[in-house]
Amino acid sequence: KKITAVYPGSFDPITNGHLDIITRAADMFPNLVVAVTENASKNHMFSVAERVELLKKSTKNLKNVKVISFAGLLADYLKKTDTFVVIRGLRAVSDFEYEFQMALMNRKLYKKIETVFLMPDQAYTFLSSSMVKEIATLGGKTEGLVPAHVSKKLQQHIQQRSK
Ligand code: COD
Repeated sequence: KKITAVYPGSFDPITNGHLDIITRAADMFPNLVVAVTENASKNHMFSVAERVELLKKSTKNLKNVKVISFAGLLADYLKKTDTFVVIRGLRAVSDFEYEFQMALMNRKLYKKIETVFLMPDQAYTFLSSSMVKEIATLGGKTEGLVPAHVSKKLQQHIQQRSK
């Protein structure tokens, strides 16, 4: 059976930690769909279209990776696309409770769902999109934390905002 795995997230913006998880998942499964949530519950820096674009650019060398966006429940998206494997990244024990709760709630909504947790390289365990945004906003360097073109985009965004 050729399983397509789905890696959902906000990806605001994609970091090298996300990319590490994407690369691992793309090695494990014949197809990987990176699914950007369209829900506006969080305070996002980038629009859905921008986040999708940044992900596409970052994964263009990975042939079995597709980037899409979805609105509504993840469980409904999986049902609709006849998929059931969800990839999530675990950085530290602190991620566990939220992830565990979400995995079980998703399964309650759609009982076929299996969540697969992957650990990134140690170098990325301290990395998060929110920290990257804070560093960029306060004038710090984001090189090495996000792909180079994302660093550039962050700079542009902050310059525009301060105009
Ligand atoms: N190293 C490894 N993994 C990482 C790193 C890193 N440095 N940084 C982040 N990750 C992992 C996160 O742990 C997470 O697993 C994934 O990458 C994505 O992270 P984020 O922060 O971009 O995305 P989240 O956690 O905000 O995504 C939440 C969802 C969008 C998946 C969730 O809110 C959702 O499913 N929304 C749709 C509505 C829904 O179904 N809600 C009910 C859920 S029960």
